[in-house]
Amino acid sequence: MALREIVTVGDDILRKRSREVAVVDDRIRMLLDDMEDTMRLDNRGVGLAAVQVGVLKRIFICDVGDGTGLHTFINPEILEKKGTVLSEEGCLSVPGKSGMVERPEFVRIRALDRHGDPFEMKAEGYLAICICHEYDHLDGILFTDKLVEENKTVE
Ligand code: GNR
Ligand code: NI
Repeated sequence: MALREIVTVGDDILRKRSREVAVVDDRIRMLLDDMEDTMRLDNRGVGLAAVQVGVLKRIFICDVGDGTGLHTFINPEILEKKGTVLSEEGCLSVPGKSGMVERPEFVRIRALDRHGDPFEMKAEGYLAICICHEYDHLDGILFTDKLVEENKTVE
């Protein structure tokens, strides 16, 4: 088990585009295990993207506590989005802030799992929100970029 340090705003790695994973090997699986430990034990988040531990790879994990457990996404593609919900978000990389963001209420996503095998899943509710929040990290986007108007002046 290993905890990794969470990168926070001010470090411009958070603004970079993460790169595709070429091969899902033991090194990637070790990174995934460290990300899970970091998310669960240290920081108690519901999701974490690799860039948040300083690794610019298109990888994220989510566990929103809905009983479906940990979901791992490598080289994810969002295939479909439906509906709109308002979501109150925070981010481990933006300590001390929260705010309302518009998200889809449903997503369909394709990715590779920790064995490098492709899968497709549908998600709604909090899991869909978390997937979109994490997916944004892969493109250097933070929830603070998307705050709905009335919250922009708060902080
Ligand atoms: O812990 C987190 N909570 C959260 C709440 C609402 C929507 C998204 C999230 S993800 C966040 C952890 C994090 O920063 N992941 O990138
Ligand atoms: Ni985040």
